[in-house]
This record gives sequence, structure tokens and C-alpha cells, in this order.
Amino acid sequence: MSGARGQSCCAPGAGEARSDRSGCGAASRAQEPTGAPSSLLRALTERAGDQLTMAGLPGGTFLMGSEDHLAYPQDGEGPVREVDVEAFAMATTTVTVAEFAAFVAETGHRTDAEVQGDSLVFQGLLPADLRRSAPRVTAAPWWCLVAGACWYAPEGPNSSVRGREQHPVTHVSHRDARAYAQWAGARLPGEEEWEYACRGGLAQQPYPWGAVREPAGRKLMNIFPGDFPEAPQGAVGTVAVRSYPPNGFGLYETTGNVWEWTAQGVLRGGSYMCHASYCRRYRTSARTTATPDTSLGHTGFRLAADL
Ligand SMILES: [Ca+2]
Repeated sequence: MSGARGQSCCAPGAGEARSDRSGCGAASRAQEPTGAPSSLLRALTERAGDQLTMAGLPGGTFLMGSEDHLAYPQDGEGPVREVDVEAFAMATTTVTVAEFAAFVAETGHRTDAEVQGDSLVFQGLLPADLRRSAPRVTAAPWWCLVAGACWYAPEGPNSSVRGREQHPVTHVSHRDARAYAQWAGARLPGEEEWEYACRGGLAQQPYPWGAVREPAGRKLMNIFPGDFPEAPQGAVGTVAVRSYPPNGFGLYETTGNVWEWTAQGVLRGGSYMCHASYCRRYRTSARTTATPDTSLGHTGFRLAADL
């Protein structure tokens, strides 16, 4: 499928909105330390709160993928196949802003969004002036390329992550996620591990809790409210990483909230921008891809480790 409902609706490359800035000089800027103010890093790090919690998952064989009526065959969701997974550990939540701040404070890591000087932000999160002036992704015009948007300023220079310390870190590329994992002594989950973990022990269900998206009308994940993209009915954006009940393996918000990088660079789980009116990639088997240097306001990651 091409066009607006294809993969670029979920994870376009920033190059689609950049015109004359081709990343010239990016290599040298990558050597510079982060631009995050040290006072901000200190304040965020103090609020890191809970220690990283990992859930030990038993190994096993599961049915990966989906061919049901909700699946997007063009995304490679099918065919359904048996996959063996060794026992491993998975973080119960995605990496938070506060946790990422601790990494940056210690290493000075400069993210790809900082190196490139911009990142992609959903239009609905922006003030009116930026919404008008920011370049758009042609095939997915609700994505705005915002100068200065990065993990500590998710909607550009006048925004802040203060008050969002327990939200997922966003605007992190695959390279940034791998650097964090290495620093933490962990790794990114393989795509097979991610889906096995997301399913929470259930077989061939579209949601981590079962067959129905909102059982008895109860919202169980952070996805777009109302009609996408122009008519949200309620708040849009990330929420704290433990805002909804965990799945059968004790893992929070695998579907919804933010897309999550896997080791192979495939993104899993959908985000706060997914809605049935446009894109139902908030399911256990849904997947999309982005280039390793892509940063997006709806993408984060969680850690895995060998047992
Ligand atoms: Ca997620």
C-alpha cells in the first residue's frame, strides 16, 4: 500500500520534509556533547524514581504474526508461523525521560535529533505558529519537521519535559536506543521476543489482553481519541509508562503510547497517534519500519536482556 495509509503514515523519514538541509556537517556535530542544560539533566535525573524493572519471561514456542481481518498483509504481519523464543528478560516499561536523562548526564550522549537539528512532531501537539510554519511530510502532512525538537524539548525549543519525567522518552533514533542499551548493560529485544512479550502468554489475540479492543467500553491503551488527525476528542500525546494495566507477563503499554524500536530496527506496538479511523497498528502483530537515524515524537524503546 502506498500513499497516506502506507508505512510513511506511521514512521516517515525526516528527509521527506527536509528540503535544502541534507545533514551537511552532521558528522562533526555528532562529536559534540548534548545541548541539554545540565540543570535540566540534574532535575530530571533526581526524578528517575523506580529502578529499572525487568520481568523474566519463560522460553517457549508461540504463533507469531497475524492473518486476521485486522492485519495489514503489506506490513509483513503474516504468515502466522511458529517461532521459538529462549527465556529472556524484558523491561516492564519503555525507557522514561528521567532514565534517559541519567544516561545523558553521565555520557553526554548527543541524540540524532540534536545532531540533525530537528525532528518530526505530530501537528496536534504544536502551538499555532509552529503548526503554520513548520515543513510537513508530503505523504503524511500531520507530521511537522520542527527545528530544535528533541528528547528534552519534544515540541521544539519552547517545550519542556518537566512534568513528563515518567513518560516514555521520544525523539530517539535506533542508534540512540542502542547506545542507551549498551550503557545500561542490556540490549534491544529481537522482534520475535518483542511480539512474544507483547502477547503476554495469549495465543493469536490482537490485543495483549484479548480479542476486544475496549472490553465493556474500558480503554486499555493510549491511542488517538476521536477522528485522526484533525478531530481528537480528548488529550493527545504520551502518558506515563504505567498508566494502564500490565499484560499477563507484567509488561506495561506494549501496544499504544509509543512505538518501540527492536534490535532489527523494526518498530512495534503502535502509538498515541493510531486510531481505527485511520491506522489500526496498535495491535500485537502490527509493525512498521524507519531508518536507523530517524527520530519521531511517538517512538521510544524498552530494554531486554539475556537470562
Ligand atoms: Ca508501546
